Amino acid sequence: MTRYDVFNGDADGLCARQQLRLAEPADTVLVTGTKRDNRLLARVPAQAGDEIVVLDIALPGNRDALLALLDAGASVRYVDHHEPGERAQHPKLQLLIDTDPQTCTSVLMDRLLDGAARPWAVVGAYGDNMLAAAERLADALGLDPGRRARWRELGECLNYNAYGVTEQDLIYPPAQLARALAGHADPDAFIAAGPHVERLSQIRRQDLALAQAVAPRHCSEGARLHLLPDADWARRVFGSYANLCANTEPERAHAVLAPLRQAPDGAGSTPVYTVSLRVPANAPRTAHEVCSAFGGGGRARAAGIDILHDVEALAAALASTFPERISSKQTP
Ligand SMILES: [Mn+2]
Repeated sequence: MTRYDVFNGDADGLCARQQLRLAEPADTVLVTGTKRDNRLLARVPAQAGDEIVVLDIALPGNRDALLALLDAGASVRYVDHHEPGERAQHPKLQLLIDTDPQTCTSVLMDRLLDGAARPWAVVGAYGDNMLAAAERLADALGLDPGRRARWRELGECLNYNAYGVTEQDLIYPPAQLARALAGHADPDAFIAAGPHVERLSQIRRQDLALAQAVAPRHCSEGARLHLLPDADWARRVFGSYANLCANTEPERAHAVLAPLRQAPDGAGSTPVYTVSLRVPANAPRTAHEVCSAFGGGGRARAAGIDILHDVEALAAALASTFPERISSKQTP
């Protein structure tokens, strides 16, 4: 019998898995990847009698693979907080999905385990930007401000590690981080053991500084396009940098572009880009609408395009959609 732990490689997935394996130690095969790499169940070669835990990956892209594994005779525990669409049902499936916007998989795991490894629920919630939930659990542990700040930084660093277009862009393969975390009940002990957190923190700061040094292109008074160079750091930072731009200049739309890695034999071929877009409150079109025209999508203020071929077409769309700055004072 083989056990598989299948989890998102971000802070929430790592910390949910960490809690589970502190409470229920087991020798498991790890199946994980970048934050955006969500179709993980298709990679699990499970057979009858195998046990699979699935954490923090959305059900819709995994439903077919899940049903195939269940039909093959594997049993599955599935814990997640993303919109599931139609829920799956099977005698060998235990499904806990809670889409409450104030929760994340690490918080759900804390609930399932009755707080058995709560420090890592705090780290996971901070890393998933669930600040209210993180503070509530930190209150329950009576954490002092210094520890809260340290664990928040830890969560943000674990989360940053999962950002990248492919696993080659990442600082650590998430499975390697999961193995480094193993056995550490106390997040401070993991930080002290080094070198992971210090390195992640340093590279995260360095990536942002590199992005800030790139001069933006002025598409119009209301829109900036930040074309990052072809580098691993650019593919890690483009989403975080888009958030930073939106916070610094909320009256403008910001598109941050990172070139996708070229195939080894792709020398001389035209570069393609991945895009993260942020738009002001009260914008005439949502970020989702702008990205949809290029095959992408997302939410009202924040959206993305996985593969962009035509930079000039995006620049033109930004210029015509956001000719002027939009005062954030109109926001209630
Ligand atoms: Mn999550």
